[in-house]
Amino acid sequence: MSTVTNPILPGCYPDPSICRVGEDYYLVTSTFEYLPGLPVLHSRDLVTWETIGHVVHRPGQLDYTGIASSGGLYAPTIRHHDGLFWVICTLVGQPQGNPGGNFLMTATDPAGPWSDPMWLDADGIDPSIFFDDDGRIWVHGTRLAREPEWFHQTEVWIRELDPETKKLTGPEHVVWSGAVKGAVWAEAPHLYKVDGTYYLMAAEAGTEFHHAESIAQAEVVTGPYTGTRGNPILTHRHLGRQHPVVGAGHADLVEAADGSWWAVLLAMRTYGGYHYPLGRETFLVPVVWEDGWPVFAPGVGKVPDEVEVPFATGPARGSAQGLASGVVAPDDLRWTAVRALPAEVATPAGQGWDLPLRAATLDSLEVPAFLGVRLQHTHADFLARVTVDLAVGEEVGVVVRQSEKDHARLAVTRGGTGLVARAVHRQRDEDREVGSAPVADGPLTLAVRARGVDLELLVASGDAEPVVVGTVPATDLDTVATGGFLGLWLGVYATSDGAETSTVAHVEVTYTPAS
Ligand code: 6LW
Repeated sequence: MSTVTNPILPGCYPDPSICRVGEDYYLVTSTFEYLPGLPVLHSRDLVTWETIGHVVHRPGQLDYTGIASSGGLYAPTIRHHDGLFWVICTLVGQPQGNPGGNFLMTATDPAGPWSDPMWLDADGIDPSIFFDDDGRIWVHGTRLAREPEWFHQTEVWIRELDPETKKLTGPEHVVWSGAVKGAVWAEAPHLYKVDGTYYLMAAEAGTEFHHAESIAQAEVVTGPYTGTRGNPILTHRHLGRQHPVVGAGHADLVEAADGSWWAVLLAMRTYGGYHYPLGRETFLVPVVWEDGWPVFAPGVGKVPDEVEVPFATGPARGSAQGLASGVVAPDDLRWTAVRALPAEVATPAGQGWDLPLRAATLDSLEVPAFLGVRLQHTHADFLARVTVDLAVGEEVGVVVRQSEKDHARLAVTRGGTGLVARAVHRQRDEDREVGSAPVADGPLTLAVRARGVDLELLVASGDAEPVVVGTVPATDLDTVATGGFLGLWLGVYATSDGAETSTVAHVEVTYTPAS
């Protein structure tokens, strides 16, 4: 038996969905404007997870042109059926070109390659897919109610999928709009069949403080569905904003190989007051069935800090990434870029990357020269060793990124008298300098030192000890402050600020959890 400390996936791993094949578990989470999209994580014990690939991993597989932050890929569902892995998801916010929408992708190997998108004639978000015993396939999702009785009322719809054409067919059934009267945002619906009864589980009240999980059952897959009197079956809203874990919801159920039941779901760890810079993380919750209904965290009634997993025999540790420390080599699957794949903006070079400067800056909706990884710890060191010969007006730096409009960056530019390092807080689309320091020419060390809410931005040249140029509060960059759906990313970037350039920066990065 192993005991794992929640979250099992620290850092921005929201909207988890899980499936089991034999004794192997596979899990996917949302990635919005970052690519590669939809990480596929594998475990044999629900305790230790390893990213084995991504569903959206090829140039041109999806069109991310102009996708703004917190747009892009929302809430995937992963299932396995008849030797094939299926992921269904939504591409949101494509202002021109491909309108986005709901799509299916399939693969025989969950590590990939995955297929091109098979677009579905369905609007809304949070699609899911259910394979019934009779061979029929049911797609379901959520959308704003066609005839709302209250603001932000949503409705869960179900419609059959033709297995040959992969197109929706037959009538649509609207089956749910939340358990609590006046519930907003009934979403993340998932269908299950347990002992012959159909269950529809869905989140409601929105992915923030009031988030909750509810469930209903029916004799026929298309309903009508009747909610349990125990709804919501899980919420942290009654614990108040002082509780260290808030916003639990967006759950998916899985029956383990030993017959035990588990839920993965998102929640947020607060620090610096009611703030969660790490974003919505994936947690594990034990489930039992009583009187034909699931009970989350029996006897506890909330997301446990630690979970005992009887069939886990390995070391009690969470996400492999969560404990990874040291060099983030180019082949590390944590690397992401914005609206493009890392290999489209940089070239692996030894233990680092060659990162050509791009005209796009971090505040644009184009593709910046940016490579980043999730902030997965409240205390961590992100350190980039950079070799570059900047021309006047060119910039290289490290950044704590929330979006185009909100970030904290340590920017090194070449002015008339040499290199200058500036600590800049971009807040609601406005830059504010919070510190500056001259920098000697030579190999640079640019760093972000996360110490709880304090994000320290440091610089050094040559072998000198990095010095703090400025500090930005993480509580100004989380979604409580900025809106949106993302946790913070730590990245390195390089820009010519609109000018033509042939300058290339060589960057080598380490990520080290700190105490
Ligand atoms: C996701 C939905 C949600 O599709 O946030 O508010 C969206 N809840 O379940 C993005 O994570």
